[in-house]
Amino acid sequence: TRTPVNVTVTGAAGQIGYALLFRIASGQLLGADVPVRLRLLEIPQAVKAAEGTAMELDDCAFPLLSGVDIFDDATKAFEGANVALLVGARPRTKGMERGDLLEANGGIFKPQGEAINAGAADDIKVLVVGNPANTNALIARSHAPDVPAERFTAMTRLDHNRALAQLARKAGVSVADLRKLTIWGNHSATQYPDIFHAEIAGKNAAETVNDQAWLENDFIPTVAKRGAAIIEARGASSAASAASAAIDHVHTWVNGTAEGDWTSMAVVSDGSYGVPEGLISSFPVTTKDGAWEIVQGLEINEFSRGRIDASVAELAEERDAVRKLGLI
Ligand code: NAX
Repeated sequence: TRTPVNVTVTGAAGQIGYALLFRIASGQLLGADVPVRLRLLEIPQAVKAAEGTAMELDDCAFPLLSGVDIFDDATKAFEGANVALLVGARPRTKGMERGDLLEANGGIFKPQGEAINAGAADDIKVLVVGNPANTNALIARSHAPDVPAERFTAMTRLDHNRALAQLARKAGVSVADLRKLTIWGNHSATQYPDIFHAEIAGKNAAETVNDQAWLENDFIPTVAKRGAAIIEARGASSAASAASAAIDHVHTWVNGTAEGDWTSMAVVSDGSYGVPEGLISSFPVTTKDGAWEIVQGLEINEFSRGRIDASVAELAEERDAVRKLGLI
């Protein structure tokens, strides 16, 4: 039998955690033949709730789940971690300035980066979900100097999936007919969902749709503001869809993208497409054998250039702000 893969999940007692853990334990994160051991990290006040979730995990009798351990100490939670899903974060509350938000999250992601550096397994893969996800990933990464930078990623797969759904609806096709869609930049309202390289049943998506007004006034804002629309409708932020995207992100990273397709991941920039080196920005990426690569050589038209630059400028501002706060 295979040795279980250690999966550390932070914010395990939160709403995304609740939608995520059962899917991990059922084999959907890594594959139906891969046993997993869950290591849950919570703040002390939420440990009891995490214990309740662990009881329910027991009660599912998942054949692939070899155990659940609960911690309120990051150093212990990341010990031996092969995969780390950093979901727990400090949300923005009323009256909070952006600097306060970044500082509060620095207080979470700095020690978690240090703990990953100290004790995670050599093959550690990190996905940051907690917002501001790109910059939280940057903070964690900069406190894990011994871990290769490419192991720290942030989630834009939910934006990617939202864009697929909107495009499929517009074109009257199934999402299964779509390929090569890209989310560029920051996981924020400035993100840019790009259909100029996307394909609908093998044909260029932008040409097939041929509706610039829809693109600018409907598609892009709908995707970018979808989180707010969900809150408005549900009275709570996206949880099951966010968990599903986290599953997709790691599954694709580990198991590879399909031939002739790519996905969107926020990864450390090597300077591709004019994104300053070191920023954690969303790109079109392919994955193979557990490693990602930024898709090269795409022609970026003027419209896309402006949108990408605006989102990347926001990422650079966030980086400068956390640098000023001494968090990186
Ligand atoms: P919840 O508030 O339901 O849960 C967060 C959990 O994190 C809580 O149980 C809390 O106790 C825990 N936590 C806080 N600090 C912690 C720490 N230092 N160590 C371990 N656990 C800690 O939020 P939820 O709805 O689950 O969302 C979690 C995060 O995902 C938020 O930051 C949210 O903004 C972000 N999202 C990111 C998305 C993305 O696409 N990247 C989309 C969905 C979501 O909005």
